[in-house]
Amino acid sequence: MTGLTNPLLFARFAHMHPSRCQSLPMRIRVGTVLGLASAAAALGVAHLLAGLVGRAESSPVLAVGSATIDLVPRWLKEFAIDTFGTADKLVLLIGIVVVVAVLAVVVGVASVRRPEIGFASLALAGAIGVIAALSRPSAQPIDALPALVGAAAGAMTLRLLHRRLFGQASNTESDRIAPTSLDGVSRRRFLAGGAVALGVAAAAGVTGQFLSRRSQAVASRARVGVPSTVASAAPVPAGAELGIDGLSPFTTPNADFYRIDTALLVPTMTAEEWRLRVHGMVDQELTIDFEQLQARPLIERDVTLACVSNEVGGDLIGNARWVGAPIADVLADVGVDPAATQLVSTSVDGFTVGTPVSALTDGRDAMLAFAMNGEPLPIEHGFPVRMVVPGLYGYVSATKWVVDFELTTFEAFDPYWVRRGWAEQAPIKTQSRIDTPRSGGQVQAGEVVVAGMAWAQHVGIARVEVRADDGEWAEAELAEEDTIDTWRQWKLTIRLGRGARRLQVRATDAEGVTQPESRAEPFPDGAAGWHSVLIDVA
Ligand SMILES: Nc1nc2c(c(=O)[nH]1)N[C@H]1C(S)=C(S)[C@@H](COP(=O)(O)O)O[C@H]1N2
Ligand SMILES: [Mo]
Repeated sequence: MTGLTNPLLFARFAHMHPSRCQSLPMRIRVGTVLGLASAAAALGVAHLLAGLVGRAESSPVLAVGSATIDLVPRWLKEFAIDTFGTADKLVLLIGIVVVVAVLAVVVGVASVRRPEIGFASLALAGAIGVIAALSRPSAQPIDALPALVGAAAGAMTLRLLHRRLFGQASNTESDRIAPTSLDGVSRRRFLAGGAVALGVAAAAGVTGQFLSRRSQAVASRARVGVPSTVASAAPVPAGAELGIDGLSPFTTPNADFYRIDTALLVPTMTAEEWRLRVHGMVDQELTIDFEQLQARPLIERDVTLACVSNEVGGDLIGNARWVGAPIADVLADVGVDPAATQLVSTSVDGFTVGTPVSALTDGRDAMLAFAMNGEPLPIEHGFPVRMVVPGLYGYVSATKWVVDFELTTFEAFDPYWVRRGWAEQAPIKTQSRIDTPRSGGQVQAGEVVVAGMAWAQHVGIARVEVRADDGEWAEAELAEEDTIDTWRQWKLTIRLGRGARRLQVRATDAEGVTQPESRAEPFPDGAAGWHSVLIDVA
C-alpha cells in the first residue's frame, strides 16, 4: 500500500525504461497495484450493494467471516475467544482482509503478464463469496448478488488497468511475451487509474458500511418488542383533543415529530449492541444492556418535548407517549454522591448533555425511554434508547442514542451546547401559540375560531387569553389536561370585523405566572414573548 502513496516510487516508474517492466521487481510493483485495486473494487462494490439492498450479512467479507466461524473447530473458536475476547470477530475480519490482500498481490503479480489468472481468481473469489452468503441460515437468493457484482467490478477494474498498462492489444500473445508500450505515459495512466479505482472502492465501502449499519439498526428495531409489564399511563382524555381543523394534534405522530440533532449521519446501533455505563461520582458503577433495561420497573408517560431553538410560534415541539425506565431508579442503584450536581449523558456519536441531578430525582418522570407512541424509538429519535425529562429543553435533557451517564458537577464539565454559549440550566419557558388562523391567512368577517397550543412544562396551564389588535383579552376554552408535562389545546370564537387584524395569545401557568410580553430570542435559554398572527378579515 505504501507504494501507492509514495510519490518517489511513482517517479521511479516514470523513469524506468520499458524493457525493465519485464524485471521481477517492476512486475511486483505493477502487480501489487493491479491486484490490490481490483480486489478493493470487488469488495468495495460488494459491500455497497449489500448495504443498498439492506442485506448487510451478504457482504462477502462478513459472509466469509460468518461461514468461517461455523466451520472452524471448537478448540480454535475457544482459543480465539480466550486470546482476543470480545475483539475476536474484529480480529477475524481483519484476518480475512489481510489474507485477501496477500492473495490479491500474488494474483496481481501473476496477472501482469497473464491477466486470465486474475479473471479466474476473481471468478473463484466471487463463487466463494456467493456460497458463503447463501450458506447463512437466514439467506435469501438476493444474497448472491453482492459477491457476483463485486467480482464483476473487480474484473472490470483489472481489465481497465491492464489496458492502461499495455494498451488495447494486451491480450495478444506477443504482448504477453514482450510488452512494448510500457512507457512513462502508460505507467502514469496506470497509476492514476489504480488510485481512482482505490478511491472509488473506498467510497463504495464506506457508503456500504453506513447503509449496512442502518439496515442492521432497522432490523434490530423490528426485533425488539415493547414489554407489557409497564406501569401504563391513563389513556389520553378524550377532551384533550378539540377536533379543530388546522390545530396540532395532541399526540404528535412519530413521522411528524420535529427532529433536532448534530448528527450528519444518523447514529445507527442495534439494541443488542447497546450498553449504558453509569459512572463518575457514584458508590458503585453499573452497566445496563437492553434486556436488563427492559426488565427494570417501567413507566409509560406522555411528555411534551421542546427545543430551545423554538421561536415564539415555532414548531420545534411535539408530544408523545414514551415507555422507559425511571432514571431515578438507576441513580438509586448506583448510589449518587450528594456532591454530584450534574449528570452528563453522552450519545454513541459523542454528543454531550448536562442535566441537573435534582431534575432527575425530584419525582418527575425522567426516563431512559425506548418506545415512542407504541413503537420502538424511531432511529432518528434515538433508537435504541434516549433520555426524556419533563420540563427541560432537549439540549439539557433529551440525549438520543445515549450510552454513557457520568455523575459530576456543573463546575467540572461543560457539555456540547453549553460550550457554545447556551445556558447551563434550561427549563422550558411557558409558551402559547396560535395554530389557526395561520399568519397571512384570510378569514370571513363574523365569528372566527382561533385555536392553538399552550404549555407550561411540569407546572401546567391555568389560563390562555387571546385578543384582537389592542382590544380586551378574552379567555379561551382549554382542552382537558392530560398531565402537567404535556401541552394543551385551546380555542376561542371571536367576532372580527373586516380589515387587517392582529391576533395575540398569552398563557398563565398553574402558579399564576403569565408569559411576559417582552420578546427574547432563543439564545441563550429559550424564546419568550407573546405569539401574534396577522390576518386579513374579508
Ligand atoms: N445524541 C443527540 N441527542 C440529542 C441531540 C443531539 O444533537 N444529539 N439534540 C438534542 C436537542 S437540541 C433536542 S431539542 C432533542 C430533539 O429530539 P427529537 O429529535 O427526538 O425531537 O434531542 C436532543 N438530543
Ligand atoms: Mo434543541
